[in-house]
Amino acid sequence: MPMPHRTYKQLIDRRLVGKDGAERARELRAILAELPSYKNGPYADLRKWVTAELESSRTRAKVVHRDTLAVRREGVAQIALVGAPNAGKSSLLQALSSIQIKTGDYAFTTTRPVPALTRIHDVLVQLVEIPGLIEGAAEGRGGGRPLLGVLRGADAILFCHDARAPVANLEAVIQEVSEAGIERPAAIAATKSDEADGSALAAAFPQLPVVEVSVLDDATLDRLRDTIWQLTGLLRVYLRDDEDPVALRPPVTVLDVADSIHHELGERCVGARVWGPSARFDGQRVGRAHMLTDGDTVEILD
Ligand SMILES: Nc1nc2c(ncn2[C@@H]2O[C@H](COP(=O)(O)OP(=O)(O)OP(=O)(O)O)[C@@H](O)[C@H]2O)c(=O)[nH]1
Ligand SMILES: [Mg+2]
Repeated sequence: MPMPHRTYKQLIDRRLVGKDGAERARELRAILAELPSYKNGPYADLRKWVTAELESSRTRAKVVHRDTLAVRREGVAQIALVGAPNAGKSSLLQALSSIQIKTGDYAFTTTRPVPALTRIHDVLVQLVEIPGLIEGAAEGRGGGRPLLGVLRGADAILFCHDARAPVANLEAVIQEVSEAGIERPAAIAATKSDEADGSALAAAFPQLPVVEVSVLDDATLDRLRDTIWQLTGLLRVYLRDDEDPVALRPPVTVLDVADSIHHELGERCVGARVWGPSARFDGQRVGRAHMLTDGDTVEILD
């Protein structure tokens, strides 16, 4: 039995005291090698934390020469909020998470990428506000080039557009992103829907999902959460004895879930009992190759 993860975390903290730069990175690598390799649960979180620390100590070393705007990844996916200045990005960030951020009725209130963790459908997703992209960003106008760099690190893009503004503004932003060669799953948030009708956007961008949203209307925020969840492309599977689901990239079998918890469990797994959308009846007994669906609950059998 490994020691409780809290004790382990304290131990790690102690080992890192006074260490920085290469020395800190070396210590972190040593810790990583010693950590129990559970793929889920508190130890997996600890592993993620150590990996992120290691990653950021690497980034810090490079940071001087490169992109000073780098955003440290957290959560199962990173979704970038992109749009013209004043589109309402910070307001959405604030409405969806618990961060406090300056919003304002003027352009470029936000000048650096701002990350915020939010729980969507029981899973932590990272949203990142990219400061107002303006035409010419790909050529470096408006300090756009490093911002596009941040965007490149994201898994998906939520384009934010003030529903009262001309559609051409959003076209320019989307064009800019595409000219930078960035292709990601994307959707459009037609913001400030309490003041305007965003339906014209759906007609203008038939290839992208459009969700009308107002920070003053919780129902629209819920719809936006659904859209963001779709953008992650992930599938949630709940475990019978755990509140938090695992989030995996489809297709997902019973074996994938067992393996994500622990490789040994993956090896021992002979099947599962399933509740939810992929089960024909509650508690159905299935084999390890059974395909799971978003929202299923499983009890792994070994
Ligand atoms: N009526 C209404 N106003 C909103 C809504 N969302 C944002 N606003 C207003 O729009 C203005 C701009 O909002 P921000 O959230 O700062 O916009 P932003 O895209 O982060 O702007 P920059 O950081 O400057 O690029 C503020 O005055 C907000 O109060 C909304 O849903 N309804
Ligand atoms: Mg802002």
